[in-house]
Amino acid sequence: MANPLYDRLIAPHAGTETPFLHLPDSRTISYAAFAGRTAQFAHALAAMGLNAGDRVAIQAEKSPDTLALIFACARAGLIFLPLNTGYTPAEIGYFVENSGAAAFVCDATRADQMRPVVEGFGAQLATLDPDGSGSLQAAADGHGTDFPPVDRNPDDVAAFLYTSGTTGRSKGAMLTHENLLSNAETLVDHWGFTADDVLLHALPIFHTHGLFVATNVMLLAGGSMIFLPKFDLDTVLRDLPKATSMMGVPTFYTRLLDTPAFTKDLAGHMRLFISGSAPLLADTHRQFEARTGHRILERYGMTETNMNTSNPYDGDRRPGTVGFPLPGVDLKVCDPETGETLPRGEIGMIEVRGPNVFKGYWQMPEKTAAELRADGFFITGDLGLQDADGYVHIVGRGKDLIISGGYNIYPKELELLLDDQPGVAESAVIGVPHPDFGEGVVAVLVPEAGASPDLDAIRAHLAESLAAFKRPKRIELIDALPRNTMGKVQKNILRDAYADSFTK
Ligand code: MCA
Ligand code: AMP
Repeated sequence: MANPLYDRLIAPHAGTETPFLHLPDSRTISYAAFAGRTAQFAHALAAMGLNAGDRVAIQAEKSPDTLALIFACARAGLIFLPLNTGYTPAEIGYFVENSGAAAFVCDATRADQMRPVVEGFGAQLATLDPDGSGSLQAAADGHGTDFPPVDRNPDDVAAFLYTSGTTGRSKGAMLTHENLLSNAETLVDHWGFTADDVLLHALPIFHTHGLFVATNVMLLAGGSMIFLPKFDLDTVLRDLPKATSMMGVPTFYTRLLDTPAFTKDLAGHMRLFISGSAPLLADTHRQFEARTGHRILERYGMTETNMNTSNPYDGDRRPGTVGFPLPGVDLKVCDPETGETLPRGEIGMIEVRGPNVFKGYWQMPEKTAAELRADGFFITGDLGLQDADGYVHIVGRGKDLIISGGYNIYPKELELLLDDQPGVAESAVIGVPHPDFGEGVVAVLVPEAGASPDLDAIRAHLAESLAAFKRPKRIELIDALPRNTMGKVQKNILRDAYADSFTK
């Protein structure tokens, strides 16, 4: 009998009272208690009639129970889909329908608006709340703290993580036990994590960064996490002295640097600061070193591939680069048109292959074939180069994607909604420099002849349809969109025109 994620991440410490989670209210959850909770949730899920391979969609606030539920799914052989807590019912409906989820778990406050949507697609609804009062928690409380893990092969899918695309339709990236485990093993080794580490965890747990990079690494290393509900500057400053390491998106680091209270004294004892999910400006890297003496370790990954490259732990962490391909990862830079490998130093499409690369998109064989080559290389959509010393530089994106505070926003999804608004002839959505989020969303609308679109009504419509982080922070009107001779919208011209939209 085997269940790779359970066997490697949960079972080894299941009998120990070693701390796993330190909570803001000073409570600590031990490894034994956490493992027991995964068993209780696994029983509760089984009692709902769920069977191995069924999908469980989870849109619950970050809490120890939410984390335990995710690992309960792995233990019970179920596939979990962690979903952004900001998603609207319209967005959730798509994920539940597309995945064919058998169950949907959310906070009680959301249950009434979500129930008709998810039950309409045949999913059972259960609730989970940070205070422990959810229906799934009540069911779990009545079960024992042991549950025989359901047999899984390394190649069996453990999670679907939804990632949008240039067509505006989200795709469920299927990640196997082996994908997740092999990457966590590589990272523990590469970054030197041990049972002595205390990771300050302020990321959400519905994305690769906070869930698979941070949590899986700490479970494997046997260390503990200061488990904060979100990134709150005062709490982070308060808890940093108790941590040895932190993982964050660049916004975490720029917010810390904007605070005089973030001093060398506060950060000096730390072993490691890691950044990823979006480009860390070389200037931020340098300012951080000047303030704290620490060189942030920047790495590069994707939902479909987990982590691909990393700056060295021992060695030169170079600002503006994402370091070297991780052990076991093949990386090449190719001509985007022909797929031919380019000579070292030239800019092209980054492709990666390794045990970390996903199995494909759920029920989308054409999209899988378009991005995952038969020889196993995944076409990342990121443009970059590998320099003479082997460091990888990401210089741009071949995909139309905005990354704002570490969240991905696909312009097409917004443009499809905006084009349908009364008085709007067409639209273009762009990302421009934003002092806090790195990039901020600007929507540029072309009114229909003689029309004056009602911007408040448009904002209200977007608020119903889209999570807050995706909504444009500015809406601009323009007579016509700039186009090239082929008729393609020249977003670079728009990005230049609106470049100063958010500058301080
Ligand atoms: C919040 N808002 C945002 C964002 N976050 N708008 C754009 N981009 C965002 N990232 C909106 C809120 O809805 C609110 O809107 C307004 O901005 C102010 O929110 P604020 O309170 O300042 O934000 P916050 O709660 O402090 O959140 C900012 C944050 C958060 C801490 C940077 O966004 C965050 O935790 N980001 C991390 C994302 C992440 O984990 N990415 C990893 C993806 P309103 O006023 O209208 O309500 S995994 C990945 O990318 C790959 C695989 C990898 O390599 O890791
Ligand atoms: P996603 O998998 O959808 O969360 O987003 C992955 C994308 O984030 C990658 O394809 C890159 O474009 C971007 N990304 C992640 N880490 C970095 C980094 N360190 N530097 C630049 N871009 C990054």
